[in-house]
Amino acid sequence: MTFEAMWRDLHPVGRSASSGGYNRSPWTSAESELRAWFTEAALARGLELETDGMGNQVGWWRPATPEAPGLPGVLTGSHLDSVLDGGAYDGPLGVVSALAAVDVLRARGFSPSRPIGVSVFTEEEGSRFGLACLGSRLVTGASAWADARERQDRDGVYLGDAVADAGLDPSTGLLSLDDVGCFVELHVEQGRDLVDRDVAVGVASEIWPHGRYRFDFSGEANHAGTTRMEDRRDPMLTYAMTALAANKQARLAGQRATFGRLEVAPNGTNAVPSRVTAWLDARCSSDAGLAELVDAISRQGSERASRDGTQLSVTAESVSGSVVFDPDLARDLAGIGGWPIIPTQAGHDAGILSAAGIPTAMLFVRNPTGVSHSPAEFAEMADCLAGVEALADTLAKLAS
Ligand code: HGY
Ligand code: MN
Ligand code: MN
Repeated sequence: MTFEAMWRDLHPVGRSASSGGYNRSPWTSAESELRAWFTEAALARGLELETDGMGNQVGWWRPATPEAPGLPGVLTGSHLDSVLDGGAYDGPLGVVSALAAVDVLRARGFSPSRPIGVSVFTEEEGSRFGLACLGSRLVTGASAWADARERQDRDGVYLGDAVADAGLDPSTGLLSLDDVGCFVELHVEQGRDLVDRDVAVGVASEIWPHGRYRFDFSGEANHAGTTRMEDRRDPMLTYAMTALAANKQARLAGQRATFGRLEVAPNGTNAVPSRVTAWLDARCSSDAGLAELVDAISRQGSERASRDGTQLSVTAESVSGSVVFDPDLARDLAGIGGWPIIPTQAGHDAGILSAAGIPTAMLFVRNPTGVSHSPAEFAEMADCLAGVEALADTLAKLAS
């Protein structure tokens, strides 16, 4: 089945008729449909498929006659879950391209001397349970199931129950990466570097450190009309000033800060709220910079809270440290096609595997607008196919 045919298969799954965006939260029907699709696509290629207790998957193409049995394998893949109302490419492009690259290698008559695995890690976005790259963190041991299972989604559903409801059982164990010698993730670029360079493919040099922090603002519920302005303890005001401070601090430091998610209680039109919960996504070019930025925003929020008679508490919910990919591997792969080596501010499972000590690389495919985490996310078919060829060349080099 060609890349285009696989892409057509995935197009409608979890797609909103109104926005054209994708809602493929992990352990929901849409993502379960994608897991079934991947299972079928892997088995149709004769890959030796493993689905672990969380729904992480890997399909292995093993050498017919291993010259040196037991050589560590080359793993490639990405994720199928999406952010809320996300784009079509973030994640699935890496999975479909990996399957298509196996097809290309077979069509070329290539036979690997070490195993080639195609993987899918679940809850990469952390959009349901708040921890980025949850699937790969559990597989690498960066996070423990005993802790993770207590996480709740926005509806109060526990992770443990969500996984069980999807027909999975974590007690059956997780994927093992012991036989993985290196990992390559192909991903749509979430930025404009390749566009500005007018090239279709790039190689990642690093992932900026980034984190997600819950800001709990509490005040005093009261009447929107009868309560004088000077008598209020309004958490919405403190939140608003904190959001302004975050934007200013990030601009001054040349970093990134976003409040993209908000919950207000009781969320009434004619009442001063009692509580506002806001989630900050912060990203910086260094670990120290990230700590400084979050500290500065938290400090200014607390100072504002004391002026407003409100309270603020800040809780780190997901932190991903700086990742510098194996420079020799990056240079090696970039040499295949003369591809540029560029940084990214987006987190990826590749970052988790790299942090776990697995030599890791990323290939980026040009995104004409650079827009991501949006229905507008896009990549030209010609660039997607160039990415497949680049991944096939990469796998041929690594698995020879
Ligand atoms: O949020 C991120 O950085 C990634 O897209 N999961
Ligand atoms: Mn992604
Ligand atoms: Mn993403």
